[in-house]
Amino acid sequence: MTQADLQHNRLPPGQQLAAPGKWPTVGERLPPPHDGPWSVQITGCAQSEAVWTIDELLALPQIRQVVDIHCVTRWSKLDVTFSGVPLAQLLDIVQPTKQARFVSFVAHSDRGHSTSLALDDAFKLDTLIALRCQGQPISAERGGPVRVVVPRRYFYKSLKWLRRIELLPEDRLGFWEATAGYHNHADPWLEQRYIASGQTRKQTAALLQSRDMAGQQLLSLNAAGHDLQGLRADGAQLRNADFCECRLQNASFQAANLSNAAFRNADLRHASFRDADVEGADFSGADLREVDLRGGSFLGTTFVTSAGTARIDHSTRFSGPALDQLAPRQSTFVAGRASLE
Ligand SMILES: Nc1nc2c(c(=O)[nH]1)N[C@H]1C(S)=C(S)[C@@H](COP(=O)(O)O)O[C@H]1N2
Ligand SMILES: [Mo]
Repeated sequence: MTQADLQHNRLPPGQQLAAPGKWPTVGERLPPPHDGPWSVQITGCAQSEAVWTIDELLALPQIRQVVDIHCVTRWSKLDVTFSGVPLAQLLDIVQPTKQARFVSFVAHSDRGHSTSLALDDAFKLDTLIALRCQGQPISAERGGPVRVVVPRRYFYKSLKWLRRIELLPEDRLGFWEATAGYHNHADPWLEQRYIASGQTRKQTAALLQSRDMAGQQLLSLNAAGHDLQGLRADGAQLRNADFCECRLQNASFQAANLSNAAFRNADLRHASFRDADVEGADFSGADLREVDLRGGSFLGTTFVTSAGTARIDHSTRFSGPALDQLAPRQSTFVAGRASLE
């Protein structure tokens, strides 16, 4: 199979392969310290409760699964081997009651990180309670000693540092789903990345008129085609925003969160993206001359596609090390043109 076939058949829409051997860490980096041996507990709507130590989990029959990882910030990594105990096997032991319709996975985490699935989906997707990755115990950075692996969903459903599995009659949105607008169903083949924007059309129109969105929470803003020269958007939360074809000369997006934002064919000359998060953002066809992109984060960011090429030259400023976060084709494109500091 050629690289093109591989990408065609196995990469969901809008994803690109991470550089070979690269596996970014996303979200929390490490769990807080814990006392005593690690354990995983099942509570909620079940005939019985149960708790297992890591050794007890390892003593159960293990299965091996080869999984394609698809992060919502648009990088994918194919053929990662996990092994562990199928969730179904643990549930078989506690016997969920009829009331159990959702399952929430709760991490050992300072911010009480969690994520959830419909119980039917959890079975259908062959959810794995994983103890090993690529033949080794899972490292703490990767979610060890035990993490959830949910194949065929964006990787935010694959919780690191699993402590509790709760069976619930109603859904309880997880951390990203509740705070960042991540889609609760998370199917990468349907591109279920984000829920729809919370703004009415009237609110959006007023906002675009004012050209001031600094510090605001504006998930999935639709600004496509507008004249927004001099826009002030420092510190704004603009995940999944659509700025395609916009005039954005001199706009300021410092420290803004623009993950997955679309800037296709936008005129961004003299704009500042200092310290902004542009993970998964699309700049193909945009004019990036005199643009400052230093200090940003760039996992899965796109500058060149078959549909368009960003205009980048020596006046476009990047921090050199950040280019490592880009997929190979993107970093080669940028490195050959931009000024790296
Ligand atoms: N406890 C916990 N689990 C988590 C997260 C997190 O922040 N905390 N981030 C999720 C997201 S968004 C992704 S893409 C994957 C990243 O896993 P990795 O760091 O091993 O690549 O973990 C998921 N599980
Ligand atoms: Mo993610």
